[in-house]
Amino acid sequence: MRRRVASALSVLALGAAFSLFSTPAEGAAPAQAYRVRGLEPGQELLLDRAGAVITDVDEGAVYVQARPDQAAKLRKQGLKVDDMSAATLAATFGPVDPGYTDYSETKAEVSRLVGLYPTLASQQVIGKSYEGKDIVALKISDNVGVDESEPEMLFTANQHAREHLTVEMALYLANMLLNDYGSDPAITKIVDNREIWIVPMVNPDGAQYDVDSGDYLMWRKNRQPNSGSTEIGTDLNRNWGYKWGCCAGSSGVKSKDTYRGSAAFSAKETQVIRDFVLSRRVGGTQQITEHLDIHTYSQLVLWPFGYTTSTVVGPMTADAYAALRAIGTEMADLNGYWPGQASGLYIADGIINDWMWADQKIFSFTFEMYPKRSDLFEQFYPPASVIPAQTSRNRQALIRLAQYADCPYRSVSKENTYCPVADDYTLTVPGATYVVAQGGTVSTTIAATKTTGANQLVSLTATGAPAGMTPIFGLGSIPTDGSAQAISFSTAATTTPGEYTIVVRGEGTAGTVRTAPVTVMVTGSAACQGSNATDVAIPDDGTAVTSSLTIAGCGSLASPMANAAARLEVHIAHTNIGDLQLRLVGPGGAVLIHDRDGADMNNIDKIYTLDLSSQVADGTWSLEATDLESGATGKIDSWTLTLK
Ligand code: 0X9
Ligand code: CA
Ligand code: CA
Ligand code: ZN
Repeated sequence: MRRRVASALSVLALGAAFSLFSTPAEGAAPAQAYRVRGLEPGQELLLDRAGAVITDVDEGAVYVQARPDQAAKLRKQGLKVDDMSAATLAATFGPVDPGYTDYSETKAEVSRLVGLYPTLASQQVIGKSYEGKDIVALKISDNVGVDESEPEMLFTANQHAREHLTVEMALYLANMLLNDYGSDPAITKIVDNREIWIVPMVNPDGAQYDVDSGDYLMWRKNRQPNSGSTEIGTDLNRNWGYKWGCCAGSSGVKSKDTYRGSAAFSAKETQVIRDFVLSRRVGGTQQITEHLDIHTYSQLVLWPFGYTTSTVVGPMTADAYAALRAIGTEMADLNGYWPGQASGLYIADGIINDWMWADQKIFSFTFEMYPKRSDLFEQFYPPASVIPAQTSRNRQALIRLAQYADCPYRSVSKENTYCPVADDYTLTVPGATYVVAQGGTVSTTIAATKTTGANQLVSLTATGAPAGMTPIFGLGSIPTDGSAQAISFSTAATTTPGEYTIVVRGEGTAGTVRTAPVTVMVTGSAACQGSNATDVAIPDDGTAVTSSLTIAGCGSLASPMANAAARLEVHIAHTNIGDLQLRLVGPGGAVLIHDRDGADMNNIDKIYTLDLSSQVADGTWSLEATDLESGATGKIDSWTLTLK
């Protein structure tokens, strides 16, 4: 129950925002916001008795509304109570950092790029904000003046006013595509074969309002008045028209930061983006295949749905979900964020990703950028000095996303089903897990089978094999006649044991590229592997707990180990992995595995590839878990360590 309070309210810093500016109950004596720290589990009663009203729980702190005399009472009881009144905070957040790009500078930057690269970039005002500011879309493609038949992508940033770093992300993307065109082959290919739309500032009224006074105001919503109320603004990311207001994932109260608006698409800005997206249909076919909505903060990659924790439901098919998860996870591997379905964080309804998929079948993601955790006053307002590192870290993830835009289903090897071409074939390996001992070879067959058009000769390559494993094709090129051809995987004695997905890629003489995944399990010496499946409870806000195993007789490995690549499979059940730190402690020292990643999400089921070059193999190995904040518990379920 306690956890439910935390999970319902401690939503990123959105949670903190509730506490900072929520209004005291009608008729109450002047109450204001305080942050309370040092509460032991169960001590919430103290708050109750003092008459303080909890508005949020976040990062081990509880946020309350209380009168100054009530706050004094709490201080007497030994709690740390900080004044969080709007006046105090205005002084703390501000002044506005001039290193960020504001509304007029954003327009200037877009114009500069269009002026510099007239054949690659164009801009259009796709609509006006409530206050009449321009909502600008930058288009980037070769032959930019022509609407070519190329897969289109949409990037949106700054739905939430105070998330200024997202504008920098959008402008980084634009600069990356334009500045590196012609010199970086991956970028050149993307610009030549995609039409990319970037809307760097979806909510210019809110963004400008947040900085206008010279001090940051922690503003989230747009600036559209609400009838019958003095409270301003709608949360644009609760105003989209799929499952709008369905599921307690938004507020009907106009003063709230997650106010969903009077109706779906009641906000001017969501209408503008919606109408732009609808305008990208040609002959009934939506041209935009992928969309990324950029937010701060928590360092996450999220995919639909946000309104429900169900995965495959309504218009979401199993294949589409698998592709969203595959692409999202690949991006997270590249940028170091944590991947997950949006609702894993908390339920939110009326979000942009849900509409994009449900209404337009656009593969839609959210990035939550830096910082990972709320360092309270830095949460939305880190210094501009972080911009270069925190935008460029997404370079490879953005490139990967763009590479999938012609057929997102390629991420799960389903191109032939969903993206058939005139000359097409399937590439198949009999589905199974192929088991091979280290140093051995395992064989199977591969077949290319024409499904339509011309016969082709298909040349084969493979990716995803671990060090020491070599895929061997009986024939370098195979015909599309369906005949079974030999394929084998030879491993070295040093290949790290584990289960690998090797993707075999075929390129036909007509240019058709198709892939087939092969699961290969490499087994090693039992002496170099250990498992522990005994549950170990992880206490809330407590000390480190460990689960141990012993490796013995794994060769006489002096430090450094002969082969440093180890595989660590971890299964942890936990209600808030953003509270957790995990270390692998070996005979030669400790390695940090998980450092409060994943915000408010649940559970870790992950395979880590570790460099253990400073380690020795034989001895006791422990997985050490520490829950660093109050409000969440769990257990080490099982883990397996494989060396060599
Ligand atoms: O709440 C939001 O709109 C996003 N987070 S933020 O802190 N930037 O406001 C997250 C939206 C993702 N969807 C769900 N969590 N369901
Ligand atoms: Ca083009
Ligand atoms: Ca087009
Ligand atoms: Zn946001």
